Amino acid sequence: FRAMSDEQAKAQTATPEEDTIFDKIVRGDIPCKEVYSDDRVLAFHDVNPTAPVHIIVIPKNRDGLSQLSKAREDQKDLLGHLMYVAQQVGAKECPGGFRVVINDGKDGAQSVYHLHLHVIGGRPMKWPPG
Ligand code: IU
Repeated sequence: FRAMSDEQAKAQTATPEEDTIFDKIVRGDIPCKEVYSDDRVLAFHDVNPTAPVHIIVIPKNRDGLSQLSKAREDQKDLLGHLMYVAQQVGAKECPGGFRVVINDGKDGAQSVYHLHLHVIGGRPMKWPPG
């Protein structure tokens, strides 16, 4: 028996894309303040809210959807469902209106590489965003 190097050991278990914090939330390894859940989508309060209401909407199965610009044609129905859930959550939590944001990539200021919609509201929003 020869001990595997760290790199070899990692290669045995690595998935095509590393787990993100949102995978851990979906699995329940990390708790969240849940707002909505169904078989495909989870919505929860952002831990660092930028407004009185700040909800994150994610697909439960990332399936390569690390960011919007990686979306495949067969994921169009899921993308529609994510936006529909954002609308349901936004209309309920922010009757005066709300904003839906998807940050994509470096210039989009994306920090978690598991597609997510921000539903932000509870105060008047400014435009343009920074
Ligand atoms: P971004 O679009 O990738 O920048 O957004 C990531 C969001 O995820 C951001 O608003 C964080 O506050 C939020 N978040 C969270 O809700 N819980 C976490 O454990 C982590 C980030 I890390």
